Amino acid sequence: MDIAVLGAGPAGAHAALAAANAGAAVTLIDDQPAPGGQVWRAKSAAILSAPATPESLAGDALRGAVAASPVERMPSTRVWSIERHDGLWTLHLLADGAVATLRARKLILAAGAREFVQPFPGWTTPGVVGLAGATATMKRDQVAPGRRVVVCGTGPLVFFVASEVRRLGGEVAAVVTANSRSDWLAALPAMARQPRLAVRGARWLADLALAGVPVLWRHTVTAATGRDRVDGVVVRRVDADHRAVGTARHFSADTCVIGHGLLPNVEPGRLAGIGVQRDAVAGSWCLEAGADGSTMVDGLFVCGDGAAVRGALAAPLSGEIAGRAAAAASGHGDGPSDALIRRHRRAARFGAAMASLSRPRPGLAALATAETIVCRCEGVTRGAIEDEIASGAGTCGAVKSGTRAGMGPCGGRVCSTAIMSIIAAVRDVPVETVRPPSVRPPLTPVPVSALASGFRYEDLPIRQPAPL
Ligand SMILES: Cc1cc2nc3c(=O)[nH]c(=O)nc-3n(C[C@H](O)[C@@H](O)[C@H](O)COP(=O)(O)OP(=O)(O)OC[C@H]3O[C@@H](n4cnc5c(N)ncnc54)[C@H](O)[C@@H]3O)c2cc1C
Repeated sequence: MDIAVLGAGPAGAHAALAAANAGAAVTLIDDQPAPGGQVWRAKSAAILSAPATPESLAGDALRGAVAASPVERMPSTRVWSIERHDGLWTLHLLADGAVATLRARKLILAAGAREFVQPFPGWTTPGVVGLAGATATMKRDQVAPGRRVVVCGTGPLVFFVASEVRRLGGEVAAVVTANSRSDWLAALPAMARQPRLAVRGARWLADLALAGVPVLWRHTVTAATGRDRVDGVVVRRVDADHRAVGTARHFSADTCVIGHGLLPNVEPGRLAGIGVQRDAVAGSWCLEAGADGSTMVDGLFVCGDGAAVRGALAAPLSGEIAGRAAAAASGHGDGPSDALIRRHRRAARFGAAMASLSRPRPGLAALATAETIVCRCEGVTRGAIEDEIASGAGTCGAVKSGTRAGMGPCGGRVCSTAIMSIIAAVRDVPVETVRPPSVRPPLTPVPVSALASGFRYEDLPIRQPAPL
């Protein structure tokens, strides 16, 4: 195998296609059943007749191209560890409840992004749904996340989700965004260079205005109310740092869809040996990589939102660049052209403008009170984390050892950004000086039964007892 690609979203699938077109033997691995990733997620088989959307059409085209290519596909397969031995990458895989390995000379990582939800009072109540997560269920199942929904967050996704909730028959009680109108004005030059996307965004806003949906600029949801199920949300005005400052307003709703930006899935890259650096635009940690996706680690390439969040327009181009570069490093083709790299740069400028709208600002962290659960796997509150920091813990690792925050099945992927901001707040240091937690395999939980599947008790080397 010349090249293995982790992730079949727009970036990984285009990387695989570009490398295969250059003549390399490529395997494309993804934990979802079909290529498309987050943005071009395939509809579930039960609703294939549902009306097409720009995302579903783009996804269908991508899935068709992959199916018609010589790329070997490993769908519904999760990569849980990565090692390098004797110049070959070994990927540890989990599929159908069994583990397996795959070896390749080059590896392209296109693991995409996950969303960040800042913990706030009531955020673990059923009925609170991630903003990006809501797009996933709406695309796959064509079902609105609730009947009466408050949509809260930053960046363009908040308007897309509100408009989709309405399209699927839900009522939007309010759109609440911490961005101000002037944040959006600052993004106008980048948007003017992508008129098709700008027009789409304007349509979402027009749809909400025509339906009389209140849009609260520079506001955030500060609490979800309800005991066993969300029955409403509390909304307050925020300052330029996104710290809640205004008086509380209550909206009744059965669902609160909320998100505070995207974080690159840097863990596979870190496990493979790539360093991280601060992405000042998106306010997150990203992977260190060159313009062609090459990294400091020989034979390892990265692309798409998993390297740095630059959005769905840039992801396919970033993938094509990394695919061509990896193929050229394997002796196939000439690598990415300067024109392709320039096209990607233009698309990434738009993505950067959108990512910057969603950058978590320092005041956001204050939404969690001492009683708010921060690590939901282990039920650890902000107060417990603050006590641990006050008694000397200055890193995510030390907080984890003392409180178990980040030790649950999510491996800290959900809570580590909030924990880093609590460390920064308690120690009064900039959040960018607090490093993310170290990464160890498994990247995602692996059932012991899968690890032991090839194990036979008869093979245990048990010595015969000595004759008495
Ligand atoms: C939940 C969610 C919803 C989003 N919805 C939108 C949207 O509606 N519109 C928009 O413009 N942007 C959306 N985005 C942003 C999105 O990330 C796009 O910018 C785009 O999908 C990025 O493409 P990508 O190929 O880099 O990553 P992705 O599309 O995220 O693809 C990465 C792929 O890698 C797979 N993967 C990751 N880790 C592993 C592993 N260990 N083993 C196997 N497979 C793995 C994932 O399942 C996924 O299929 C969303 C992001 C998220 C997190």
